[in-house]
Amino acid sequence: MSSLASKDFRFPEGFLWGAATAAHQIEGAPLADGAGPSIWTRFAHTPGMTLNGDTGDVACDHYHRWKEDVGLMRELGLQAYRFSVSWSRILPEGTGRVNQKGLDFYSRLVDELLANGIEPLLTLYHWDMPAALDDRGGWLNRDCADWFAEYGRVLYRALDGRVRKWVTLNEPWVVTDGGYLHGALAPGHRSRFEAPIAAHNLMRAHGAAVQAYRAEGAHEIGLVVNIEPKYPAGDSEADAAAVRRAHAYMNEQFLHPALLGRYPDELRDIFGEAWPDFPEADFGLIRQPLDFVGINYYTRSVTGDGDSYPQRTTVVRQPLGTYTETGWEVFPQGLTDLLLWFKRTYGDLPVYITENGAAFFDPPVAEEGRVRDPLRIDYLRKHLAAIHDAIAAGVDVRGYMAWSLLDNLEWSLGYSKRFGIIHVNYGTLERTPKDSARWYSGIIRSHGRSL
Ligand code: LGS
Repeated sequence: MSSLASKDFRFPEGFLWGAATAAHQIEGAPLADGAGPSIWTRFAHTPGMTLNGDTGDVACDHYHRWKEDVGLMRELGLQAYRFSVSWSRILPEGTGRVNQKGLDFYSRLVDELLANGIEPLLTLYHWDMPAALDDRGGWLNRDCADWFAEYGRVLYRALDGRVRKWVTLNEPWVVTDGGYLHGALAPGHRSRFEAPIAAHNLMRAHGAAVQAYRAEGAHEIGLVVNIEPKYPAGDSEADAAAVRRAHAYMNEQFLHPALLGRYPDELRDIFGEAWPDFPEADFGLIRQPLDFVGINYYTRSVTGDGDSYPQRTTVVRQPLGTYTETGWEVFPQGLTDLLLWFKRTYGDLPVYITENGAAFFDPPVAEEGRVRDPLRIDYLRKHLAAIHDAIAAGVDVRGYMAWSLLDNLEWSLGYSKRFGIIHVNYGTLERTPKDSARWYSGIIRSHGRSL
């Protein structure tokens, strides 16, 4: 049972309240000031790859409106802001030459955040690899670990004095499943053979970037994964086996090597002949001590026999369930369950919820400047209560970042899905805080007591 009825919410002292975005989804001006193209700029400009041909050429124009956006964060009372850096703004060719103007953009943003009392949480990689590196094989090239560590080093040296929380990768599962297995995301490959190689190299890159951080940085670094707890559709042994496969593929494929130094056994069966024998020495690189893990949570899936992971996944629709506009079931209890599973499996590592939120068809901005989005408020509220339950059960959750600060470009789904607590008019680029933003602001002010 959710503890919403108990009405006595106490979040730990220092629990950090914030919101999150990612470079490609909000910045626009992808080639400004000497930046190189990323795989997402290239992918979105390839006909047929995104809904309505939507690109990130303008997005929320945050590249020019960053100051206004930090002002909005301050008005809402956000204590933290999670954003990502676009690698090809910093290193237009992916390695080698540093583009000072790209670095300056993020340096100014960080200064502005700090001047407004907002803690930056910087993600190095939120899916926009420099196109020049994809031309060299992207995540399939083992050299990517060196490329990524080099990129990390440039940022650590420039910003570690001011940025205290770093993230290597955002959701490596989505990068490989969407980018290399199913092809719905950049770089758009469809190969059962490539997916595990890309996944493994992403983790080697993660390890190399953490190693580089230990040499250069003085604060905290972690990894962000998406976790989707799996529940069986029925009580057959076959359903239970399907759940184990799904869970190993989606939830353990990255955390196991990062934290335990091995892959879950199921992966070999799942990938069959496509599963390579990885050099044992790689696991020494991949398994680096982390300061925290970031977890992105949106939904669960109910799954059963008939699944043939990773190619096909069965998600059984719940007749009494509530669904968001992206078709994902609203299931707050899943967040409590996964946090308890995380602690049981990986121990007492600090956790941040680095993304959580929902897309709904919001009504247009009303005359008095309001956007009424009660469903989003309900979603956020129930998930915060679910986090509170996990904290009460002993999980060390240190903060919460709502996805997202702004309505933005939802990758291949273009601008069709609005996740923001702030509405963006894509014609005028005007920002309007939705009711959920005002509500969240109150929650922050009461440190969660008013939940
Ligand atoms: O905008 C992305 C959000 C939206 O929903 C963000 O860039 C990503 O980091 C993250 O993947 N995001 C996201 N994920 C939800 C995935 C749920 C998939 C459920 C599929 C069930 C059928």
